[in-house]
Amino acid sequence: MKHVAFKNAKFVTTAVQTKDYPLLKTSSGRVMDEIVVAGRSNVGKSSLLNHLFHSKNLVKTSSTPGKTQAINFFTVDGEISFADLPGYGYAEVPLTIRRKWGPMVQEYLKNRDQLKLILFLFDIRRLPNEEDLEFLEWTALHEKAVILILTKVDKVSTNEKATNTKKILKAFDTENLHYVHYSVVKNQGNRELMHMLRDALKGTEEEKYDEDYNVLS
Ligand SMILES: Nc1nc2c(ncn2[C@@H]2O[C@H](COP(=O)(O)OP(=O)(O)OP(=O)(O)O)[C@@H](O)[C@H]2O)c(=O)[nH]1
Ligand SMILES: [Mg+2]
Repeated sequence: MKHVAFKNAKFVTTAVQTKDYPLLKTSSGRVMDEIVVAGRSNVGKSSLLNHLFHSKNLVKTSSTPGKTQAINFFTVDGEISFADLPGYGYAEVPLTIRRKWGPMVQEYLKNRDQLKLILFLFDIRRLPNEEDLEFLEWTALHEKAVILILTKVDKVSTNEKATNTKKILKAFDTENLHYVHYSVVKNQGNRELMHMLRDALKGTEEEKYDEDYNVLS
């Protein structure tokens, strides 16, 4: 992660089932660490990825919720990969597709060993409901690191931002959840998030170093 400048993001493939996930490796043959973005439909997952990638439309966004309906994979600088999950909770997505969401996401969380970090996006103007709490429980089951990203902060006043944040954290009932305020529109939160990503992935690089060392000795 320390070498990743986020200069060259590429779309790799779309998949629903585990057998179709891409196996992505760096030029030195190491399996890339993966970061996933998850959250309610229309919360801004695809927009966040475009913002991180400095691209306007590598990731498809839409003002109509339910745009992303399978898992999209991307690589950045040939070093790390990202997965963009479809959003849950949008009633107008056809029922047949909504029924597939739960198993698809659970399967991904369970089987994707290289997944190192979950970016869980949540709209600062809302309060968590059953589905949101359930999603956070799934991530806890799989013991993956989570960063809560409170999105669209340009839509609230400074006061609302503070009070809403308190309420949201209280509702999620996880005081030690790392979180960051984000606005794609106002370009806020990017530096802080980058630091958090680097921190979160540092540990995994050290583990890898130990593994390499063991192999060599
Ligand atoms: N004001 C504001 N709007 C945003 C921000 N981020 C995203 N949006 C808007 O929110 C809408 C949904 O954005 P997407 O990135 O497509 O949301 P998504 O979570 O990928 O949605 P699905 O693919 O349906 O799950 C679009 O109209 C975006 O322009 C933000 O920081 N501020
Ligand atoms: Mg999307």
